[in-house]
Order: sequence, then C-alpha cells, then structure tokens
Amino acid sequence: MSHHYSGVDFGFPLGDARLDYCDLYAFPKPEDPNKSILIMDVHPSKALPEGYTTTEAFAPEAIYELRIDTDGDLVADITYQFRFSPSGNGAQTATVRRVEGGEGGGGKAIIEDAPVSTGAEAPLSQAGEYRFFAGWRSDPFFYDAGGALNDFQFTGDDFFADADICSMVLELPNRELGDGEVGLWHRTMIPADDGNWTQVERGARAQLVPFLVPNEEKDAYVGSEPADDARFIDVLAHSLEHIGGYSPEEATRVAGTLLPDIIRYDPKRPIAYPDNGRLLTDDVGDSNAAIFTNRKVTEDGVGPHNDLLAEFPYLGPPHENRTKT
Ligand SMILES: [Ca+2]
Ligand SMILES: [Ca+2]
Repeated sequence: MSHHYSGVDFGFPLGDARLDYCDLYAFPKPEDPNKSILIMDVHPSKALPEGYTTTEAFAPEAIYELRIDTDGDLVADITYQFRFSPSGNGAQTATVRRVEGGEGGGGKAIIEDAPVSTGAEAPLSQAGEYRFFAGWRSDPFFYDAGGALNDFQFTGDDFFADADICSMVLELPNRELGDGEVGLWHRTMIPADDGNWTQVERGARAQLVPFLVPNEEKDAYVGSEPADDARFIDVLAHSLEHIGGYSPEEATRVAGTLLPDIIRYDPKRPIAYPDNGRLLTDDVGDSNAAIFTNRKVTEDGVGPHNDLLAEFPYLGPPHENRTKT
C-alpha cells in the first residue's frame, strides 16, 4: 500500500461548506442530569485558506444525521435526521425525525417547522421532552489553526475567536438513548442520480479527516461506516508516521486508538473528551496536537471561548447577523 501524505487540508465535501462536519458535543444537561445535550456543528463561516463561506446555513437538499449505536456493534440503532427548507424567502425551517433501526426513511417527526436562526436570538422549539435549536451561533471551537498549518509552530492565535458555525442542538431525555454507553457520529447524505442517497460526509472525533486522512482516501473515508473503520488504521498510521515521526508499529497502535470514528457517551460517567462525551470547553486541539506530534507539542496556547451560555442552546450568539432585511 502506498499513500502520499498530502498535508493538512481543510477542504469541504464537494467544495460545499454547508455539508462540512465540524464538531460533535455530548454532555448531560447542566440543570438536569437526566437529560442530555447533543450538539452537531457544520458549516464554518470561515475557510482556510482564509475566506468566507455562504450565508445559507444548511443545504436544503441534504439530510444531516446524528447516528447512535446503543449496543456496541458500531451499527446505528437510532438516527435523528435533520432536514431544512430552502432559504428562498430568506428564512429556513427545520424538521427533526427519529428513526429506529438501521437504514431508510420512516420514523416519526418530533420537531417540525423549527425556525433556523440567523441572528442573535435563539428561538427554541419544544415537543414533549425534546428541545431543539438550529442556526448560526458563535463557534465554540478554539484552536490555533494557522500554527497547525505551520508545522505545529503555535503562536496562540485562535482562528475561531471571531468565527460562527451552523449548529443543531438537541436536548432529550437520557432514556431515549437506551441504558448505558452509546456510540455517536454524524453523517451527511445528498441525493444520488439513481434516486438513492450518497453519504458525502461523516465523523465524530474532531480533526481526524483534515489532519490524518490523505486526499486520495477522503471519499472512501467519509463514505464509510464506523463498523468498517479497521480498514483505515493503516491510512491514519501512515499519516502519523509523517506528522509525528512515529515508528510504523507505534503509528499503527496509536491509529488504532483513534478508530472507530465515534464518540462514546455515557451520561452517568464524568464527561471528558475523548474518553466519554465532549464538553464545549474540552481542549481537543491540545489533546490532538499531542497525538499528531507524538507529544513534541502538547498545547497551542488557546483556551475555551468566554461567550458560552449557561443554558440552552449553550452556544453564544453569532458574531455576524445574517438576517436578510
Ligand atoms: Ca447497534
Ligand atoms: Ca488549546
């Protein structure tokens, strides 16, 4: 097998920022540990190389999914599907469906016609014990991305300090997740020519794809399911040899700890990425830098943002108001 390590690449699936998976957070609701907060972030407002993306938050032709494995076989047992109306008249709305079992449509709509926020307000949609928010917020992710691109020579410059993100925030009772640890991941589907759906994006752990999956393997990786992730251990190991100077054996061992690409989450245990769930303040950039560089660099000098909210939707208001007037 030969791979060329193509370097860090922050490109978007099909060149479309709206389809780009960014981060997945999972933690108990601070005010009520019998409920969980699951946050999926897509579509960064800023691109690297530097540039801005579209103001339409979510792709109306796509299905965004939160996949949940409840029995440890890495096959989804519950899927929350998020779909969005076109933004023709300026405002998008969202529908959330809960589908049990593996594939296909069906399921039941739990939230309908939820407004997609483009400004500072955070309209909340509620149905039974579910609460939902979708729209632009301040990106909670913090990282010296420029330093990472410069061979991990960090200067403490937070690329995301003024960045926004398109967020889907779901609050639900823990019993909806079953009893015990679950595996979580995100995927994005778009219509295929044959009337089926094509999976064009997926992930759970932050930064794996841009840092460790070479361009020639990206389509295969984002089109796969976690149950098949053993096939990508050699791919990630090869990248780790290049970036971190690992020996082949050690690179393979470390790659094996990064896959399958899921976040394990048990709301009854303490939350800390990557072992259990992910808090908005977990310093994923630091823990990943240590892995990617074989502990030659262990921090980027950037910490959590100070605009997080103590209550739903937990993410601060966006830096830019995108409401059309
Ligand atoms: Ca399963
Ligand atoms: Ca940091």
